[in-house]
Amino acid sequence: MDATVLKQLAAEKAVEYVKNGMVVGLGTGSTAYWAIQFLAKRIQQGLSIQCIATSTQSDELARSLGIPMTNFADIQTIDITIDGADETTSDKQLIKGGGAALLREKIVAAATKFYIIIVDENKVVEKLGKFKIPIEVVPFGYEATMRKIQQLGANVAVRLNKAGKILETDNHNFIIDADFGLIEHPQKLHQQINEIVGVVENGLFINMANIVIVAHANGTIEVL
Ligand code: ABF
Repeated sequence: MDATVLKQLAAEKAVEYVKNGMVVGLGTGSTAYWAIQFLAKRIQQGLSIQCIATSTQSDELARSLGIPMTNFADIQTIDITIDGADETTSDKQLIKGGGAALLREKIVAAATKFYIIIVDENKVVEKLGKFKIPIEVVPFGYEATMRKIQQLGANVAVRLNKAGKILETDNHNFIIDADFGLIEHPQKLHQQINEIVGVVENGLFINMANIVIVAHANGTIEVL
């Protein structure tokens, strides 16, 4: 089955969990894109929700589709967030941040009661780590921060944009992509990375997902 169809299948299943009156977190990436599209359609059919986006890209898309948006000044908690991921294990541990949105994604996830991840089957792995861990760092002294991450045992590179310049996140920080190889103890590594001065947040989402909806190439949907 076409990759887009798989993304749509997972997104459509996730949107079924959204009920009238909810506050909904909108993820970032090409799979979450379809969840935003399906939510917009349900809003046109009468669904009444308010949303918070995990990136300026998703915020602009949602507003262009007429989705009512809110913010953390006006709401206390988020009922459901639907987001993508770069890797997931069968016990729902994640690597996210391929789209450079990991900081806002984790802030939204931390405020969410029921966190839904939507992926196609290619994202399901035995062990995390084939995908490099995106790490958001402050620009000042990023070279020193990068060296500290390297000393933890990773090959590191600062992420560049299409023009070959250092990519800036929505929060005006930089992303270091860190290759630690396959990760034996993700929780421990997550803590070690976040203890490094200059690191804002990293793309290991440990024990955060309530469910992971997997769309399989044969058209079946699996809920982890
Ligand atoms: C986003 O979804 C990012 O954290 C992650 O990198 C991305 C996956 O994108 P896609 O769904 O396009 O594969 O939440």
